[in-house]
Amino acid sequence: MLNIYHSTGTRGFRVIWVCEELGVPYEINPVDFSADYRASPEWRALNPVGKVPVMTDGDMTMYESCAMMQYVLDQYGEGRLQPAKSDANYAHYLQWCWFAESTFARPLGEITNHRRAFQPQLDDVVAEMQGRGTACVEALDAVFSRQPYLLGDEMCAADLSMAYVMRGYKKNVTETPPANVQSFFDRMTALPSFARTLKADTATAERLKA
Ligand SMILES: N[C@@H](CCC(=O)N[C@@H](CS)C(=O)NCC(=O)O)C(=O)O
Repeated sequence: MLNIYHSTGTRGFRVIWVCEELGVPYEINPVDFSADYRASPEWRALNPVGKVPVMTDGDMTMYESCAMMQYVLDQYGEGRLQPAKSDANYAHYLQWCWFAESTFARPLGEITNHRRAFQPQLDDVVAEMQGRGTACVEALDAVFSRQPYLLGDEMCAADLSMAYVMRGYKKNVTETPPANVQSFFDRMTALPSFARTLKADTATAERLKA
């Protein structure tokens, strides 16, 4: 059984969403997101750099949310939500999976980190990161002006991952992204699997309080 160590609103969301969309069973282990807990030897034993999420599957323990997504697809996806390696779309599938985390989520994460922990006088950092996030959204808008999903007419796991990051963009930059990106976001968040993921995500914080 997959066990996802997750804190509400954080990157485990994209892993939970892939499981929900595929119908793969999983359990959530709520994680106290405080800096103190993430610095504790108990948490560092699971994630040596003190970040969230972590996932286990039997004896296997891993971190990095997009790698987790890919693991779930490869082990349990039976070919769904990703093109075959022989498919002409495969290279772009990889491109969008990586873009979602390493290019798009990165400046947004810096805004969150900056607001939480850094000096308020460094507000120009926030402005710079908002600009970087917006450049990503503009690139996405051009894609979604031509097609409904990143790879064309068929949805893949990168769409789920990107829509998760869009939530961070809307929170940290603007609630009104360009029209084609907003339509994509509306399409993705209308999925029944999104509602189930949001419910599981919200319940994670409630379980910690209980
Ligand atoms: N690339 C990593 C990033 C993990 C990450 O930055 N997680 C955030 C929560 S979404 C975190 O733990 N932040 C705490 C910090 O950086 O201090 C992944 O995708 O799992």
